[in-house]
Amino acid sequence: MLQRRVLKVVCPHDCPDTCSMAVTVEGGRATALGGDPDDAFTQGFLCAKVNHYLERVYAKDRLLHPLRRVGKKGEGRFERVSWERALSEIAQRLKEIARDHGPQAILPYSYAGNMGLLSNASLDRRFFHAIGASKLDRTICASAGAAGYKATVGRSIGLDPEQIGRARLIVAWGANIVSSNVHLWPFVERARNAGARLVVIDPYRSRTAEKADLHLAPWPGTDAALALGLMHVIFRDGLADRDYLERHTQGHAELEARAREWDPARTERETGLAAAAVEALAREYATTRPSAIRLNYGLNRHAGGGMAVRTIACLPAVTGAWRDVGGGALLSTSGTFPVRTEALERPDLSPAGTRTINMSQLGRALTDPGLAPPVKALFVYNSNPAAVAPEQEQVMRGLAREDLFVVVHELFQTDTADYADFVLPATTTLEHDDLHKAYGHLYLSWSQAAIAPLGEALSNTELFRRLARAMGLADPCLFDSDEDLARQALDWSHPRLAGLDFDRLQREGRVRLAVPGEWAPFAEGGFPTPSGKCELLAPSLAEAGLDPLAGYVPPRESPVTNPELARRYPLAFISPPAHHFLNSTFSAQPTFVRRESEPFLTVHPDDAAARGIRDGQSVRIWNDRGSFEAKARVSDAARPGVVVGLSIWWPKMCPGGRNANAVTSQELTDMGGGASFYDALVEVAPQ
Ligand SMILES: Nc1nc2c(c(=O)[nH]1)N[C@H]1C(S)=C(S)[C@@H](COP(=O)(O)OP(=O)(O)OC[C@H]3O[C@@H](n4cnc5c(=O)[nH]c(N)nc54)[C@H](O)[C@@H]3O)O[C@H]1N2
Ligand SMILES: Nc1nc2c(c(=O)[nH]1)N[C@H]1C(S)=C(S)[C@@H](COP(=O)(O)OP(=O)(O)OC[C@H]3O[C@@H](n4cnc5c(=O)[nH]c(N)nc54)[C@H](O)[C@@H]3O)O[C@H]1N2
Ligand code: SF4
Ligand SMILES: [Mo]
Repeated sequence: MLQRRVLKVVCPHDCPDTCSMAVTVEGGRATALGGDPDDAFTQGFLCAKVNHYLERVYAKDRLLHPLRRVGKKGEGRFERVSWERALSEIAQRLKEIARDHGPQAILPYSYAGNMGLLSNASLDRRFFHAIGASKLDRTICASAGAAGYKATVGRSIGLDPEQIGRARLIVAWGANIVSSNVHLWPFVERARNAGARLVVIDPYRSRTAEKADLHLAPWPGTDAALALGLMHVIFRDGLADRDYLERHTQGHAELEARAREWDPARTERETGLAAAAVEALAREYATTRPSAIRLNYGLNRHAGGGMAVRTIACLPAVTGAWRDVGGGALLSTSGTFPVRTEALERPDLSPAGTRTINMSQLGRALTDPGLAPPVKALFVYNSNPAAVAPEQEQVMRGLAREDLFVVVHELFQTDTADYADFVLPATTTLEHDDLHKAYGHLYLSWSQAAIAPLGEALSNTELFRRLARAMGLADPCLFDSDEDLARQALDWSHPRLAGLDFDRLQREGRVRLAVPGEWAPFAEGGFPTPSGKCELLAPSLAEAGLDPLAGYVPPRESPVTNPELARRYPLAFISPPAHHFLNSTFSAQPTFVRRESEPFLTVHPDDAAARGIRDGQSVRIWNDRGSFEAKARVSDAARPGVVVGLSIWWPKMCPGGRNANAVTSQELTDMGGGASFYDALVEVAPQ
């Protein structure tokens, strides 16, 4: 009989749910995997993707050995080499580049392929800081929304998602809960069984919108105008919570004056939502308690994404919704965890004056002839920029540069890996230890390796330890063990970790932060802002040259703000996550490709008719930045004027070799330097 054990491992993917998984191991092989039945948030189930995680771990096409390029760039032809050889050649090239062009010619490129605190940002950061590489501003997902929320609330702390069952009104605002935050759904259902209503605000009839009591489909990027329209009615009709405003906010008179300009008629013109619908939602929101707004990042991928989140985050202060357990707003819980980022990443190792490159402008960074020094080495891990970065033509052109040295640490042969000089094999979460916080709940977890690394795969931390050795670096902090790092990662003396130490966490696996079971974080104010109040008016923004008062920043590309562009490209294009993919992770696995069928574009029947597009026909989607192909789905799930291409497909699996990011823009958001993926006008025609 083989020895059979069940271990708890944490899902490492970029998802608010950070699930606890129960993995059965027999004879050193994982044989079954499911949601941890003992965990209050995972509730015994996993999503449609990670249910099949063992297919990923044991996939035939998993990278198991270091590879060195033999073919042309992008061709994807490699030969197997030893780790020793790979590391010494990489170290050699990095040293030569640093000698010839300065160390800032080396650029790390990573995001959240693995969210574990150690795998995501620890020894990798220390290594690149220590060699003096350019720094990377990691803006591709959440930085606009995070900045907007921070300006209003002070920190990424919001209502406790486990209490959403108490809400009597839930507004999913730019949040597709059923696809991208599925473990919140049982709490939403609990609320609805007790009589709550679910309102979804989304230009697309997402899986969540399909299940809603009310779906409002605004023009993309106009959410802050809607929020101001709601405030207009709330103030006008005497529904604001004056006591809460007086005691716990800053700038309410100024905000009220601004909201006065946003009567329902103007709000309708800007958002495309009927004035009567704005009036009705405002009254329902202000008179239902508890009321919960689940914001997610969909609405922060626009020119005004920071302000959109900022202004929406003012609403629960205007109505006093923060007073109730289960009321308020939630963007991310990540700021609730006392992580010692600086101790993990050691920014002090980086030489003063080192430049920072914005990851959302990778195409420019790789092709800009004026950049001094030019980027000569790109070291990619936890990310697949050839698929996920905006303005793909330019990104691909950059990656194809003969003089660019590219290293990719990966589990699979992605499009990015096709351009690599060296491809290095990475472990799955089953094969290494890690520490996890979450951005959609309040549990801290320790994830214990369940099986040995497959082939010659190495974890991110072990890779950077070995690379530091190969480079001849000496600082002992570059060689800290995973356990050392885990002990350094948290402020164990913080009240939210009361009673917890590393040993207890390791023993128990999963521990809820020490906050009350029935938590309403801002019931009595106490916002972690400079003033201690909810900052409807935030003087700190004025210092950064921004409007200090919550307001509205319109989309960059829309018929209203850019009519000339809209004459050539009249349709707004958004590319939100597909249900069975996670960004570009899982997008090449047969099980999920079958379920998503093929790259498609949802087009409203009116827009299809105007272009002679039939359901099922191949179409081309283009603008000045590039073009890609998809199959048309003619359906009113897309709002008129908006086309939707669920993402992120691997470019090499798309007809024509380009995905949605062929048409997205590298322009940044108003706050946080974020990517503006959903702020893009296009035209569509039959092939
Ligand atoms: N299945 C699945 N789950 C995922 C992911 C995935 O790829 N697949 N990705 C993960 C990651 S990295 C993230 S950041 C989160 C993202 O998850 P969410 O934050 O939920 O963000 P999106 O899915 O980008 O957008 C959510 C909804 O916002 C809508 N939307 C787009 N533009 C606007 C707008 O201007 N206004 C409003 N009101 N709505 C708009 C989209 O149509 C979409 O239905 O999900 C995570 N979970
Ligand atoms: N058009 C469009 N583009 C988008 C978005 C969109 O909605 N529309 N969403 C944006 C958002 S929200 C995000 S967060 C980004 C996501 O962009 P990325 O963070 O690049 O996410 P993935 O595409 O999932 O790529 C992660 C890669 O990391 C690898 N990986 C996983 N674990 C490990 C590990 O332990 N070590 C190493 N070395 N590698 C590992 C995976 O195999 C995978 O290929 O994409 C953005 N791009
Ligand atoms: S991707 Fe999200 S929902 Fe799926 S298992 Fe991982 S954490 Fe849970
Ligand atoms: Mo993301």
